Amino acid sequence: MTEITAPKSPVSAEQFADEIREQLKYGQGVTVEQATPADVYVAASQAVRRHLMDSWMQTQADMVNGTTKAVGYLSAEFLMGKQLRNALLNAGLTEQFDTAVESLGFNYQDVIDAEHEPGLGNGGLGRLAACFIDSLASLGVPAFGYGIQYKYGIFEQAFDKDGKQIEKPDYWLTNEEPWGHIDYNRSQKVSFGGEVVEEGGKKVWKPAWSVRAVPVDYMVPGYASGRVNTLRLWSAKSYDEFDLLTFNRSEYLDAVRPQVAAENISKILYPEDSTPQGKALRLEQQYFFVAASIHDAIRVFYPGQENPDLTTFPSKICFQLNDTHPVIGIPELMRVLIDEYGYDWDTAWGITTKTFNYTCHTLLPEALEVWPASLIGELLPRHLEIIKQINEQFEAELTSKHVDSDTIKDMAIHTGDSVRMAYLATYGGSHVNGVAELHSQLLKDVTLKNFSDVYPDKFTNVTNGVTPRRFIKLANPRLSDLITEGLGTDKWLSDLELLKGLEPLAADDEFVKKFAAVKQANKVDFSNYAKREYGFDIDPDTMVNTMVKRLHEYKRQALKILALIARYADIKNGNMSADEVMPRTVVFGAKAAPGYYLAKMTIQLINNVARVVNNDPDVKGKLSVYFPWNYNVRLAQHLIPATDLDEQISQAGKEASGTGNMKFALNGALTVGTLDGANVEIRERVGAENFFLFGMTVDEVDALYASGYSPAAFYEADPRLKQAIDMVSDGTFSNGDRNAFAPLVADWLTKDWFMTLADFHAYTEIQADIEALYAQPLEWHRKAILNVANSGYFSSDRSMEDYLERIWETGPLA
Ligand code: 26W
Repeated sequence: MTEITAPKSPVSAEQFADEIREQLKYGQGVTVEQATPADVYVAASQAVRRHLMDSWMQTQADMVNGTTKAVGYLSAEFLMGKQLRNALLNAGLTEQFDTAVESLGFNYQDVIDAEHEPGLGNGGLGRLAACFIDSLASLGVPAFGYGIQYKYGIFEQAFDKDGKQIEKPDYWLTNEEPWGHIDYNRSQKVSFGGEVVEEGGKKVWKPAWSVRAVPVDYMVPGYASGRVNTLRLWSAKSYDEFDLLTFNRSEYLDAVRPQVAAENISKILYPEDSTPQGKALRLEQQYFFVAASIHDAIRVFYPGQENPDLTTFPSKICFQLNDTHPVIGIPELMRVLIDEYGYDWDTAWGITTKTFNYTCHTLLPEALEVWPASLIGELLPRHLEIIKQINEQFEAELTSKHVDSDTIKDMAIHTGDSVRMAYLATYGGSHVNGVAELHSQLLKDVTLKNFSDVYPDKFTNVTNGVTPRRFIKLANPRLSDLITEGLGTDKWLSDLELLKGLEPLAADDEFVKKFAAVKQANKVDFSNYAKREYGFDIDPDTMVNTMVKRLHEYKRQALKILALIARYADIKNGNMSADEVMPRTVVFGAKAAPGYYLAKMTIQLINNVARVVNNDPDVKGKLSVYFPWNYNVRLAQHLIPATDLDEQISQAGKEASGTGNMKFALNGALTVGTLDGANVEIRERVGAENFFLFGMTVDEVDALYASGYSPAAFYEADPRLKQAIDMVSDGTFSNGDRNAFAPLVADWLTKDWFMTLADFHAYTEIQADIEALYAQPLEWHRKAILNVANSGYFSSDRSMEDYLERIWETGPLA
């Protein structure tokens, strides 16, 4: 008898249909007959929210009245994905919804499709934040996600006729958005600019202008925890909305200028995911949401208290800094404690350092934010003073620890003309962690070595994870049912390490065949979805080989496309006989930061290779390439369950962790990858024999850098590589235009900073192993089952348990 523990609301489908009908009437003034799928989407969403409201309010009350420390997850990005299905799952209303909507005469998929995905993030960092708050709620831990309610999220990507990326604004709020509750009565005032004056021996900041931070609250329902936490996203509004006098002087634009200036702060997400642009508006955004969040936390945990005892603040809430983006929060809390509540420096510093912890998500030096001191001085003059004082205290502390002066200089938070936010976070917080074992080691050995030498106890690791609710249960219901059948319980959804119980079933051919059937059905589903949404003709009987992530040179989409061109040439030139070729469909998904020239050219190249290969009868049925535009959480949920082979081929030592790698392994795909980020831990846990490893290790990469890397030498030495690159430069993929990709080829042959050419041979070599195994479906799927069985560790619930134990020292509400 299979044990089912999934939450199930006692409400019947009929009752739920009535609630939707009532919401349509009293909430939206339409009858069922008049309603559109979008109306029903809003009504059903409101109806679900009503079922979650009691738990939401109870969780809030227990958090404030209890003694359990809460977690405040400060993040400039939350890539939440579509909400309705997730809320239905956690409210135990899925079946009732499907039946109710059908009974009202609607196709429930049309209602689901009416939701516009909230894209308030760029990629890994933003999605991780979303997985983490889902897990905190599912573990029953009191928590706030604090961020920004961008009016425009990550741009919508399209491709023009030449295969170039074009960016369109993400109008995600054009239609009624039922999940966000705008709470004007709990807004906060956030100020900027001005000067600092001495008054009565005290520093007083006299800001020049202020904006109103209005919270938009989203429910974060837990799975089977009965708890609902809050995601509080701040929206910027102007206090003096409208200057009537100016308007009456028909200077209409001037009349609304203050409003526009204020609202600009939360207008749009910066689409960079590695190289900060250092724009003033970006710093305004960061200070805006962090300052509002700190004041909000004091309001929440010290309700109605004029002079709260803030020495208890670190026992009420601890803040996690999601990369360097919220680090201005450290001088902000110091300012609030000293200037607004009159604490002395040392007391304030004690409170602040106990309150904050910092997670670093990158290894790229250029991704660590460094703000010009002049910009901070202009926008936040009091904060610059405090940062300078923190730096003086820091240098004195280092001196007292006998650190030599050069090292002290290298470790400076304030260098005179700039402020290094990663250093401020490391000194100003209690803990610093990387997001995978290799990453955390490299942070200690390289990126933050000096700090690790002086403060070794601050450094720890918490390997990333993903939520199994969205990325297995919602994305892959067939596999979920098979897992529950195989384990005899669905408890794995809140205890993912239970997947280990599938291991023996990998030896059971009947189970393996069922598993293979699930994968095949998912591939057919994706083929139909891709046809409907993109007009693609994907053959589900080929190997589906996927590479989806942001476009970045260190992730090496170039390696994939060059190997693909080499394969194309092999088939064309008959180097490979027809039966030798394992039919493969390669699917890319990737957005490039709008200003990232080489990344955008790589996208153009991939699209043109796809155009040529897919229209070449010589390779028809053997090789095809598809690049669905606008890769987002929705597309990921459709593509990951349908994938046989996942690409994690970044240069060793560059990908902090990766989380896509975890999602694919958990959905029964095999991985071809390097020893980078969390690939190392995935391979360790699923077994080296169940992972296609290739390429240089971090040490080999460092050695090659040290010995002087000449990409041209690899080009000359490897005829297949040479041919592939020559086909890119000779116009094969650009209608004969030999200059189309010249900058890309020039970079490959002269710089190739991430050693794509050096790892090409090893990467093409491993393909034979991959295809040899794929030719034995039973063995392939056996290994895929062993990947699923041994990937339970990569649940974001486990990541949260690590943070709770090692960093936050708190736990579930009683
Ligand atoms: C200021 C510009 C900027 C914006 C975002 C710089 C850096 C970022 C993020 C840190 C980039 C990011 O998303 N990093 C990814 O974080 C994931 C979650 O930890 C990791 O799995 C990925 O390896 C890492 O690239």
